[in-house]
Amino acid sequence: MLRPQDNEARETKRLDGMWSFTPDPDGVGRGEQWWNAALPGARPMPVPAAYNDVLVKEPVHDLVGDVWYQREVVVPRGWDGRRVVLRFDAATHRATVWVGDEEVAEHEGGYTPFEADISHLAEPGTTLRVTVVVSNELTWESIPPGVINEGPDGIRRQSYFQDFFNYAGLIRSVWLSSTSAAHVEDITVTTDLDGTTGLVRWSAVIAASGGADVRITLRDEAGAVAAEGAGTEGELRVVDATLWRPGAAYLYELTVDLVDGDRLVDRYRVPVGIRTVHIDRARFLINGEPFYFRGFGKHEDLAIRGRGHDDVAMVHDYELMTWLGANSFRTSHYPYAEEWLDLADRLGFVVIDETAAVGLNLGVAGGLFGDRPRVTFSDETVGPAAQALHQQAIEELIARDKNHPSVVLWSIANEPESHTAESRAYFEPLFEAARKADPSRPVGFVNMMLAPPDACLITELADVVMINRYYGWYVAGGDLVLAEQMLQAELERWAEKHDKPILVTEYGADAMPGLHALRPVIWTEDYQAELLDTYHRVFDRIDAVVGEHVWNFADFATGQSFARVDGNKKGVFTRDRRPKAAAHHLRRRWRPEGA
Ligand code: GCB
Repeated sequence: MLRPQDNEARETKRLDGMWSFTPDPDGVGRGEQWWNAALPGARPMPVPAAYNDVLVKEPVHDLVGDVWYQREVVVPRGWDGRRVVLRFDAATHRATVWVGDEEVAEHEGGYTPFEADISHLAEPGTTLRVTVVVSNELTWESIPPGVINEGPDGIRRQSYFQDFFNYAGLIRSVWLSSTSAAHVEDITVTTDLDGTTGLVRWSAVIAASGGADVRITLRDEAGAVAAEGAGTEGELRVVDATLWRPGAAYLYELTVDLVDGDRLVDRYRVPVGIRTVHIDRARFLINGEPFYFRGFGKHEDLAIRGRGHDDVAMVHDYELMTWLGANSFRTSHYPYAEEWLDLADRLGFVVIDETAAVGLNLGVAGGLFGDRPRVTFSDETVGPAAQALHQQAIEELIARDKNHPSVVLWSIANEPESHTAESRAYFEPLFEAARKADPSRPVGFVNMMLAPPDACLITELADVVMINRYYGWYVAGGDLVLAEQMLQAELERWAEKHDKPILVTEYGADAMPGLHALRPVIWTEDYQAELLDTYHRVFDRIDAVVGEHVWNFADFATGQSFARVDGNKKGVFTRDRRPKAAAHHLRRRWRPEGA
C-alpha cells in the first residue's frame, strides 16, 4: 500500500480539519446504525488529534469504548473514471468506516495506515458522508494489551501495562486520493554498495496494468538522471554514488512510471538514500563504518493534542535534538506518523522503528504497579490471537516503512517477558516473520531488567542487544555509586554472553523542573544530570556499547499512579520543551564543539 501522493498522474485531497464527533460510552451507535444519518448530538472535533484532552465537559478523557467521527466530502469533479481511495494514516486502536451506508473498511492496530477503494461510491461532483467508529479498548486480544473491568458503579474502566496514556482517535491525517485504474500498487527499494557504485534494487507491484510498461528513473538531488531501468524489478547502478549518511543525508529520487506508449498512466516517486546496514560482531555498521547511537526514546505526546500528529511540534523536536547533538531516536512505543520518517530521511537522523507491542509483561505490572503477577503468555492472557495481531503489526510496520533509509533496525517489542519458555515460543515466529518481511535490516527487541543476560531466552534470536536499565532509579535509587557498579557488571555480562552490539535503549531518572539539591536526591534536576553522567562513564568503558538513548526526550502523559506526578517526568525537556539541567549536560557530551 503506497501513501497518497500529488504528482502529474495522481491527486490528493486531505480530509483534515473539523469533523463531527459523538462519544458513545454506552456503545449504542452500532446497533442504531449511526452511519446512516448525521451523528446524534455531535460537536466539532479536529483531526488529527487524540480526542481525550480536547473536550472539557464531556467525560471523554477516560471513556472506554467507541467514539464516532463524521464529515462530508466532495469528490472532485475532475475525478471521472478514476480509482478513488479513502485512507486513514491511523485510527487508534481500531476502526470501522462507512461511506454513505456502505461499510468500506475495518482495521485493527492503532498506528499503521489502512485504506478502502471507494471508486464505486465516488461519483465525481457528489458529496459523500464518511463515518468512522473508533474504539480505544485494550484487551488480551489487542496490541498493546489491556484489561477492562466493570466496577460496582457500572462504569467500565481500562487498565493497561504500558507507562503512557492511552490516547485514541483519528490521530493522523485522512486522505481522499485518485489514481488511474491501472496503477503502481507497491514499490520496494533496497540499496547496496559495490565499491563506490551504489546499487538500487527495485521491485514494483502493478495493479490492473492492462499491458502498460514500467519505466524507472533515478535522479540525483540536482535533478540529473543518475540511472534508468525498466520492468517490475531490477537493479540500477549509480557510479560514484553519494551516500546517505547519518548527519549528512543525501536523497536520490526514484520515479516509477507506468506508460502506455507515450501516455503517462501512473507515476510514483520514492526518495532513496543509498546506504548499507550491517552488523559485524559487536559493531553496528552504516556504510561499513561503526555507528554510535546518541539520542532518545521519545513519545508522540503533546498538551491538548495528545498523540495527534503536529508538524510544528515535530520540526521543533528535530531542532532540539539537533541542538543537543543527537543523531537518532527510537519510535517508542509504536510506529510514529510517517512524517517523522520523511524528516529523518531528509535530516540524516537514524531511526529504530518499533511496533506497538509494549506491556507484554505481567511481571512488570506486578513489580512496579502493585498488581498481582500473572502468567504473561497463555491462552487466558497474551495468547494466539494477540500473537497473530502482533505479527500483523510487524508486517504492517515494515510494509509502511521499508523504503525509509533512516530506518536501520526493527524493534518488534518493548520489554516483553523474555525469560520463560512460553515467551520464547511466542517470539520465535515473530522474529521469522520480521526477517521474511525485510531481509535487509537487523531485527531486535528491547529487553527489560527482569530478564538479565543469563535469564533472557530471546536475545539470542535478535541481531542486537537492546536493554532498558534503571540502576539509580528503580534499583539502587539515590545511590549512584552502587548504580555504577551494577550497570558495569551487567553490561560486561551482556558483552561476554553475546558477541553483538549493545544499545542501551533507555536509561534516565524523573526530574521535577526547578527542584535542586546538593546531595544526590532523586527527582531533582541535578540527580537526573548526574545519573546520565554516571551511565556515560560506564558506556565509555565497554566497547560493545554502540548506543545511548536517554529515556525520555520530553515529559509525557501517563495513566494515574502513585509513581507518576502528572505524568512521567524523565524528559530532559519538559512537556512544553523547556530544557532541564540534563539537556545541557547531554549537549556537552554529544556536541562538545557547540556547547
Ligand atoms: C520503561 C519503559 C517505558 C517507561 C520507563 C519508565 O522501561 O519502557 O515505557 O516509561 O521504563 O519511566 O518507567
